[in-house]
Amino acid sequence: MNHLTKIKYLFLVMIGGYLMKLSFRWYGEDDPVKIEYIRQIPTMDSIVTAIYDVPVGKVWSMESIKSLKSKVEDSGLNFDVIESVPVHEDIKLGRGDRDKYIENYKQNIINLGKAGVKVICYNFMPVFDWTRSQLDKELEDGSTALVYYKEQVDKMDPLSGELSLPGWDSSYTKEDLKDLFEAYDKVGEDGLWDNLEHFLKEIIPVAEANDVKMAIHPDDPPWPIFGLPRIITDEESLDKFLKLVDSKYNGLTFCTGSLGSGTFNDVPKLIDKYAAQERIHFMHIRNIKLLEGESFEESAHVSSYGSLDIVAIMRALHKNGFDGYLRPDHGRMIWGETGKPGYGLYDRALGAVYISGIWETLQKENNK
Ligand code: CS2
Ligand code: MN
Repeated sequence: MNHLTKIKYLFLVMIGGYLMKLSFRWYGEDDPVKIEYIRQIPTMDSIVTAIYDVPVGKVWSMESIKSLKSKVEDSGLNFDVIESVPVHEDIKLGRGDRDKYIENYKQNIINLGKAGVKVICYNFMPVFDWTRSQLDKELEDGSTALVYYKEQVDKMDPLSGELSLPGWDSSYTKEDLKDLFEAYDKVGEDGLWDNLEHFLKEIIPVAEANDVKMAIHPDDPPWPIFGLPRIITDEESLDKFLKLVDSKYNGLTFCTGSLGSGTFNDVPKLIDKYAAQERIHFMHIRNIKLLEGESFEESAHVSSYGSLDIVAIMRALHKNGFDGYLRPDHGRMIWGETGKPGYGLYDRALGAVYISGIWETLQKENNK
C-alpha cells in the first residue's frame, strides 16, 4: 500500500468504512433466490441486478428503475450496481442504425445515474455471453457445477438451431444466427475494436457527466469461440481497452474466473496493476479448476478447490485500498438446491462469507 492509499485506508476504517462493498446478483422477482435471504448473508451491502423485461437496445423507463430500486432498498440493501445493460449487436457490428442504439444506451446511463447507480457492468462479446459444455456436471462431492470441456465445445454447432444454454439469447432464430455469424466474419477482430472505440467515445462522456462508472466484463472464456472474435481476454487487450478512452469512468469488471481460465493470465498480478490504476470498479470472484488444453471446471470459491489463489487475489485488492463492489460469481449447486445454473443461494453465500473472512483478516493484519 502506498502512503496516500494507506492514509485513505486508515481514514475509512476509522469512520467505519468497510472499503470493499460485498454484493450479490439477484434476478428480480422471478429469481428463486429471495432478496430477504440475500440480506441475511453477513456483511452484505448491495444487490446487483437489472431490468430483465425490456428488449436489448431499448430505454429502461424511470418508473421501472425506481420500482426496482425501492424493492432493493426496502430489503435493506443498496442499489448501486447494474449487471448488465446489454449492448445491442448492431453497436458491436457497427451497423447503420447503431447510433440510435447508442443514444438509447446513453439514456439508460442517464436514467440509472438519476436513480443513484454507481457502476454499470456490460460486455462486448459477439452473440454469446459465457459459454459452457455442461451446466450440471457432478463433482466428486456430489455437488454440480458448470464446466467447459473443449472437445465437447468443439463439437457444438450453434447454427444447428438445437443449442440452448443460459446466457445465450434464445430469441435468435437459426436465420438470425447465420446472418450474425456472417456479419461478424466480415467485421473481424479489428472491426470489433473499432466499434468498441466508437461506442466508448460516445458513452464515456455521458457516464462522466452522470457520475456512473462503466465496467466492461471480460470475455468468458477468454478466447474466440465458434469462430466469433473475442477481444477482451488478456493483459495486452485490457491495456488497449483502457487506453481507448483514458478516463476512470472507462473501467473494468474484473472477473477472476473468466480471465483466469486463460493460463496466460496471472490474475493477482493483473488485479494489482489495474487496482493501482483505480480502473477496477467491480470484482467477480469465481474459482475454476484448470484442466488440460483449454478445459476447466468451476469449483467452490476456496483456493484449494480450484486453480486460483483467492487469498492472493484479495490481498492484491486490499493492498491497493480497493473500495469498489465485489460479488461472488457462479457457485455450484449444493444441498439439493435447484435453480438458475451458477446462481443458487447456498454456494454463492458460502463464497461471500469466505471472501469476507479473508478481507477481515487482511484488515486486521494491516491495523496491527
Ligand atoms: C456473468 C456474466 O454469469 C456470468 O458469468 O459474469 O454473464 C456477466 O453478467 C456478463 O457477461 C456481463 O455483461
Ligand atoms: Mn463474471
